[in-house]
Parts: sequence; structure tokens; C-alpha cells
Amino acid sequence: MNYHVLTLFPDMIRDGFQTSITGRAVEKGILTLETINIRDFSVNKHNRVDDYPYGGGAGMVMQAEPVCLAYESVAAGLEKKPRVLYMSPQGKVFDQRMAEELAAEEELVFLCGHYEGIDERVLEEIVTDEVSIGDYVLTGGELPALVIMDAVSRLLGGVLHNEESAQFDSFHDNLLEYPQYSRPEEWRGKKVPPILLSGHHANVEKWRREQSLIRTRQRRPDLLERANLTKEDKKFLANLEEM
Ligand code: 9D3
Repeated sequence: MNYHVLTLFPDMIRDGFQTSITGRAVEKGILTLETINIRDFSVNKHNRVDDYPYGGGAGMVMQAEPVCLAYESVAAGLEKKPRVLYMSPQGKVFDQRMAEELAAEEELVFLCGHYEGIDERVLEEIVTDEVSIGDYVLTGGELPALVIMDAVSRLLGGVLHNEESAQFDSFHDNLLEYPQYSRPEEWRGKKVPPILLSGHHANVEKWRREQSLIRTRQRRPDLLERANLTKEDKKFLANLEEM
């Protein structure tokens, strides 16, 4: 996977990527990261890349030409037109399904905005997907781009160790994970649930499944509606209702 990030803050992207598992994946040759500073494509003698919005209003707008030139400098090196993800509060909200779909691409271009946004005309020309990471206000698209690259990267072969493998993600079946415990058996008067010490593997699995169901119903009932529940799961939840 080759990531290309168009941004006014390339250091923020590089710093966020180097630390953590994605940095290791670059060293292993599974990922590449190219950052493109949009300011390098300013068409203005003061190196500006923003200007006042037509029609008035607060703030500044990123101009079309520097963004387009920055994009073209990336596209020129590619065989076909890549997907271009514009990070924007107006976009479709990112989820695990989108991460899986994006992980199938060879090249991904991220466009990070700042100020009040980017001139709509260049967006119409180059953007294929407009993506938000959720309903809260950030200062720009850099952290969202890092979030998406992180979620996509861990799905690529060789990025994770086998034991932390993405195939066991609980989001796959739309259930939250069961609680975890480690030593000591008793910590500040709080005991580990005895069933986990019983050595009875089938009972442990049953208990974990039930904990997942309880938690999902309590914290994320919206997920439960999309979960693949067995007959036993449904019976267990129906019994809970009565209590
Ligand atoms: C104060 C500016 N706002 C006008 C009411 C609009 C606005 C523009 C740019 C709000 C936030 C931003 C910066 N955010 C992003 O670029 C962004 C974002 C986000 O803020 N939340 C969730 N996902 C994303 S993706 C890009």
C-alpha cells in the first residue's frame, strides 16, 4: 500500500505515522508514505495558499490551483487515477467496512483541508471519496487521515503479529469484546471471575460470548441489531430481558 498525503502540515503526518505499528510496517516494506506540502505549490509570491471567500464570511479558503498542482505531482507518477479521499466534516462517516474496502487499493491519496475548506471546483475535479471520522469538530484533516491510515494498515498482510491478527476483530460480528483479566487472581480485594480459573474451555467460551452480548446490549444496542446472533445468543438475550 502506498499512501500519499496532500497537506499543509507534513510533519504532523510523518510524526504520527513513524511511531507505532505503521512505522514498523514502513521499515518492513509493506507500506510507503509520501507527504506533499501543498504550500510548495503556491502560485503566489508570498507562498500563500489561501484567500478570502467569494460572497464574504469568516475565515479563509484554500485555493484550487495549489491543491490541484500538488495532486498532479502525485498522479503523474501513477499508472491509473487513484482514489482521492478528502477529509471533511461533510463526508461519509468512516467505519470498519470502509477500512476493509480501502485496504484493497494499491494507492491512496489523502487530501487534508484547513481553514474554512477548499475551493469546491478543485474538489469536483480530483476527489473520489469525501470522508469524516465522526461528529465532532477538529482543526483540520490531518488526524482523520492518520486515523484512516492506521485502521487500513493493520488489515494488510504482515503488519500485525499473528496473535493480534485482524481476523479476530470483534467488529467483524458487530459485538463488543468481553472483559479481560490478568494476574494477580485478587487485586485490591477484587477477584477474577472464577470461571476463568476453572480450566473448562467450553464454559469459558460460553461466558465470554455472554459477556459480549450483555455489553453490546448495554452500551451499543445499535450494533446488536446488525450482529449475527445464533439461536443460543437470542435465547440468552431474551432471558436477560425477563430479569
Ligand atoms: C470552524 C469551521 N467550521 C465552520 C462552522 C467548519 C469546519 C471546517 C474545517 C470545521 C472543521 C474543520 C476541520 N475538520 C476537518 O477538516 C475534518 C474533520 C472533523 O473536524 N471532524 C471529523 N472528521 C473530519 S475529517 C476532516
